[in-house]
Amino acid sequence: LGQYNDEESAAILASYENLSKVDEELEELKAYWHGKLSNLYVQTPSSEFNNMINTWNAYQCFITFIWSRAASFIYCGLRNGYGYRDTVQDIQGIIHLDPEMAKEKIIFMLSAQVDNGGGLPLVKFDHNAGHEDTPDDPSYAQATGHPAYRADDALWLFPTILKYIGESGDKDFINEVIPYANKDEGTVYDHLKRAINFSMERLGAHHMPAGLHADWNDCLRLGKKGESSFVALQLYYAMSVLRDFASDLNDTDYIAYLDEVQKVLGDTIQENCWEDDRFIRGFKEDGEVIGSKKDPEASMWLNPQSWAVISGLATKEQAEKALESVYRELNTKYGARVMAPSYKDHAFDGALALLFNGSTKENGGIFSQPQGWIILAEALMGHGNRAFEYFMESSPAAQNDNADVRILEPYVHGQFTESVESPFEGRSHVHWLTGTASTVMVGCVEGILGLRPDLDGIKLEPAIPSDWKTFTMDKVFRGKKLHITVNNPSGAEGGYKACYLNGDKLDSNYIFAAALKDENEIILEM
Ligand code: IFM
Repeated sequence: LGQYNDEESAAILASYENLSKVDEELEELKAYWHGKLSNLYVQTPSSEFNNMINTWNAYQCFITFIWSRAASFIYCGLRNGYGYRDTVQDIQGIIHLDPEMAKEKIIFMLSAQVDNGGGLPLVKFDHNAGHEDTPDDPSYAQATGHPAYRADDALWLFPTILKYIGESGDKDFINEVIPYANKDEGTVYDHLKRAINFSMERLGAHHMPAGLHADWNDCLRLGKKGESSFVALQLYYAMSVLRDFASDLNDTDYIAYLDEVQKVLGDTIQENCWEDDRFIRGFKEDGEVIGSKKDPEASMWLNPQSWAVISGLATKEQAEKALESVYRELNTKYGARVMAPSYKDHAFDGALALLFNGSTKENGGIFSQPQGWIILAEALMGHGNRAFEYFMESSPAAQNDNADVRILEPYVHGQFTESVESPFEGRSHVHWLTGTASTVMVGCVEGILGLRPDLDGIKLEPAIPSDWKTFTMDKVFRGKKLHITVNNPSGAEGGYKACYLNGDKLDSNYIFAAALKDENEIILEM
C-alpha cells in the first residue's frame, strides 16, 4: 500500500472486502512458504532443533537472503545498498532449500566483484555491472561512504559457490561468464582465481593477508601492514575449494600453483599464529600480536579457533586444544563470547570494539553469527554433544521461558547477546537481519545433521548428542527424494558404522548422486 497513491491503495483495500479473496491469498501464502521450506524436514528428539531447522531458522534465512542488512532501522538505518560479505554469507542459509534462488544472487554478487578480485564493500541497489566505480575511485567513497576494500569480502564466495554447486550438481556453473563490477568479464572460475590474487597481492610481513579496512570483524582496523589470522584461514580454505574445481577442470598448472602457495600459507600460519593452546587473532600494523595468551585483555578469540578447524588447517591435536580453550575461556550459558576479556584499558588504535561497553557487541559480547561456526567446528571434529550444547545455549527456541531476560522473540536470532560483565547478561539485540541465520543453519545442517553435498554426491556424517537414539531427515537432493534414518543404539556422538542405500550396503558414508533413484531409503548406523 505504501507504494501507491491514496486512490490506488483504496482500490486495493476494497478488493479485500471479498472474503473469499482473503482466503485464497492466505492459502497461496501458506502454500508458498510450505513449498519454500519443504526441501528438508527433520524429526529429531529435540523440539527446539526441529522448530528452528524446519521452520523458524529457515524462514529467517529467507528474510536475510532477501534484505541482507539493507532495510533495518535498528541495524544501521537505511542503507543504499547491500554489504558484500553479509550478502554472500546470507546466500548460504537457503542453498539447501532453494539452490536456484541462490544461484541468481550468486551471479549478482559475482558481478559486484571488482576486476582486481576484491568485492565492492557496498553494492548499490541500482548496481550496474561493468560500469561501477570502485573503492579506488574517490567518487565511490563519496557515493557509498565506503572508502576502502575489506580483506575478507570476496573470500566468502568460495564456501557459497561450493555449497551451491554441491547442492544443485550444476558443475557447468564454474564456466559461466559473468561481468566484473567495473570492467571486463570472466568465468566463475576466473572470478575465484582473481579473488585469490586479491589476497595474494596484499600480504603483510608474515606473508599472511593484510587486514585492510576490516575483516569479518568490522571493529578491527589492521590496515595494509597488519594481518588477520581469520582471513589467512579463509584464504587457506579458499585454496582447497578452488583446488577441487581445478582438478575437475584438469587445470594442472593452476593445481601446482595452488599447492605451492597453500603450503607456504599453511606453514606461515602454523609458525606465526599457533600459541600453545590457541590461534592468535593477527598482527597490528607495528607487528605486535593480537590475541596472545599473555595479553591482559582480548587474549582469546573465537573465530580463529573455529576457522582453524573449518579451514582444515589445524592438526587434530591443535583442533582439540583450541576448541577446549574456547569452551573454557569463552563459553557462557548463552553461547561463546567473540573474545575475552573485553577491552577496557589495553585496546590498540585499530580496536574499535572499545567503543562498546565490555560484554556487548564485538567487545566481548556473545556475537551470534560465530555460534554457527563453533557448532560446525565441533561437529566436524565429531563432538556432537558440544555442538548441540552450543546450539541450545544460543538457540531462540530454547529460550521460550526466558523472554524477560532475552527480550527478543523466541523464534528469531539476534545479532548479539550481552555477556557476563553486563548487568543485562542474556539480553539479545538486533533481531531478524543478522548473518546468524545462515551460519547457524549451516552449522546445524552440515555440522550436526552432517548433510554435506559436494561435486559428485553427498556425505552423511552427523555429529549429534549421544542420547539421540534415532532421527529422520527427509531431503530433496538434486530433484531426488532422500528418506534418511539415522540409528544410534550405542550412544555415539559422531562417526558411523554402516550406511545403506535402498537396501545395499555402501563402502562408506558417501552417496554418489548417480546412484540415486527418484525415491531413496537411506539408513546410517552410527
Ligand atoms: O561481520 C560483520 C557484519 O558484516 C556486519 N555485522 C557485524 C559483523 C561483525 O563485525
